[in-house]
Amino acid sequence: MTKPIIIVHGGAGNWSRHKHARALNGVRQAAQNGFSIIQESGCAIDAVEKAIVTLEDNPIFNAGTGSTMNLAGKIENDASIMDGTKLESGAVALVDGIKNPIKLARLIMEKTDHVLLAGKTPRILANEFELEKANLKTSDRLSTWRREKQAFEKGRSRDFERNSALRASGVLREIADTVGALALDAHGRIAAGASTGGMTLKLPGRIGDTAVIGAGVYADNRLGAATATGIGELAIRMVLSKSACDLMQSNTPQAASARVIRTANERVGQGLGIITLDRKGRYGAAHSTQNLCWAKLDSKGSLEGMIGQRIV
Ligand code: SD4
Repeated sequence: MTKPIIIVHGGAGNWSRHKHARALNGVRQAAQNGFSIIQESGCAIDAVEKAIVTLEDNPIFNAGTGSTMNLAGKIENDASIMDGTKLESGAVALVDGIKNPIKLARLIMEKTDHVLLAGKTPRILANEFELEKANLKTSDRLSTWRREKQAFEKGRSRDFERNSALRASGVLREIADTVGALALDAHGRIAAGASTGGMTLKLPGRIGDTAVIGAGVYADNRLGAATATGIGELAIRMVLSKSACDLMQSNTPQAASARVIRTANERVGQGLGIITLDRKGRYGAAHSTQNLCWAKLDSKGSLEGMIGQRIV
């Protein structure tokens, strides 16, 4: 029997001081809810789903309720889940109005022959399986979006250089708050999941790492699990989560986390975070953003914080 553990994150990014307490409460609560599921049903995938639902329902995080908006002012959610026992996975991209996109990702994993769906079918599935609908826009997120859009229109943005060129202007984005969770249960099963509104002012139709298995999420009972946060394009190019899992064959999760972030810095740039968990229940967290909001819980107790190991 292995010792169960859950680790969750609420996003890599700036995390201004006045949000710290609420964000840390949020990740702690998600870890508790997920851990109680491992204790009840004993199943890592259920724990991951529960933790992510808790984070999606908390408007401080950029997932589910409180998701950020694209350049057109619309929400387009990505989410994915992976079961490390048979390497089964499900992902959804570009959905709006579904209260818990992680549940849709799980439906895709369990009820279809596909891994990633976007477009009309996810909505049909959500209706068919009676997933709850919700308006996910919050006034907080709307005012951030308006502020950033204004800066964008004034050409005061540093990011998305090619998009800016397309609009002959700059595009700003807030890279905080995507959510992710990793769990190991007493039977040695490992699971991972993630959910996001993506990056503020992303182009409509843009899909980030959170919907891409191997980049945003990976879980394999033989290796461990990882989930990424930050600039999705960088995570996709680095196949960040799978790379971290491969490194855990011969490194601790902390060393694997630090190494993939350091390599990403060298090869594609800064702006990423990752949490990891191995099959022995050891965990790690690293980031090149200002902060990474995370929490872990096991039978020894909880720990949470705004930083893992910062790799500059
Ligand atoms: C994305 N990786 O869509 C997500 C954004 C994110 O913390 O993680 N923000 O690129």
